[in-house]
Amino acid sequence: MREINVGIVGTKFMGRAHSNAYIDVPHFFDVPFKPVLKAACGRDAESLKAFARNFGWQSTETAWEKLVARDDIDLIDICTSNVTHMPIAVAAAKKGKHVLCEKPIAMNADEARRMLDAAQESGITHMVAFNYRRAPAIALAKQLIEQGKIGTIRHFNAVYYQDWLVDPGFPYVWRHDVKEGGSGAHGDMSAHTVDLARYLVGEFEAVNGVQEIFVKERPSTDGKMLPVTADDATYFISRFQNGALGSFLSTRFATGRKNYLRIELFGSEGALVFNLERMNELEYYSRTDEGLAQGFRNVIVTENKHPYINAWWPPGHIIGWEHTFIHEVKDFLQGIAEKKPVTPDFFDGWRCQQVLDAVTESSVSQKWVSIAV
Ligand code: SOE
Repeated sequence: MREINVGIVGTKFMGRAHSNAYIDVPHFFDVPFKPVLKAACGRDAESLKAFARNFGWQSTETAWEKLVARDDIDLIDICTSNVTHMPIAVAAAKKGKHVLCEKPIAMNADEARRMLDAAQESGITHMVAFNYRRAPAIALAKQLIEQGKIGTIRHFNAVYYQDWLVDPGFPYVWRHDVKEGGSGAHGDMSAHTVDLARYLVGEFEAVNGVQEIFVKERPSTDGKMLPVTADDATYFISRFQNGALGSFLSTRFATGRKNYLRIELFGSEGALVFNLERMNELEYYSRTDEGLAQGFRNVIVTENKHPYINAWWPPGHIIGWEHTFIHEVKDFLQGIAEKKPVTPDFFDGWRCQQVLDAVTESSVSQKWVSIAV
């Protein structure tokens, strides 16, 4: 089998999820390349060494510039904090390397546009890691929508709840700094729900939002109080170009909820509901069902005919969160081999970022903001 040499930047949560995906993908899917874990890059030499040892990365670099400059790397995978996405991606694209970038794609839409331009100029394959598109239940929802099963979509409602900031003593991390992340809960979590909305409903027309920082200062590891500059929670409503309406809430203050991402779509012919904490299931209601038993049915998305599932276990043997990344890498490798665009790509990352930026702008101006066409 042909090989593709991967260089990863970032060794934490996402670095681990992506490493696992490169290792597992050729064991389960018929992929065109076997990923070779060539080099890992991180700022802290000690944790970098442990990360490389754990996952079998063959070499290490402590500066991303060096990683990107290496001739023995074909694909750069960006799992760093948001402020570094654009410079790494643009440098990698200029060197002709394929790029898989974590979400949100960038700090703002201007940066995202630069990434898209650089990727298009160099002709590389590019992708943004909106992994929830690759949950089989979401991919099935997309198929059902395309088959007209729920008709004209009227409503898309999304909540993304986490609670790791409820404790005011929770220490300050980079995600609290708008200069490092671009935004807080919004960029981290609304990025996913906005992407799912674009995927399942279509392009946004306008948004109106409100953002809040509930805890204004947090203790650093040395006990100093540092100002929080990134939102703890963001609400917004939206109009879509096709006439649908949307509502979105992303918060890290949803006491008791750990990673609760729920979307609801109501259409003229039916409805769909997905909840990440029950990710192997898709709720479906059809107006064409008849009789007293009409109601929401719970489809267990583990049949061989369901998206991605054939590669895994027999029906009813559920898969987990990490599989979404394996599916993503599988599609990315296929796109590279076939020289075909893969979605969500940097165009999708840029369009998503335009929506995120417009919500932030609207929460300041307290007015509706249109999304540039
Ligand atoms: C943290 O809020 C986080 O890990 C996000 O960064 C991920 O994208 C999301 O999938 C889970 O929560």
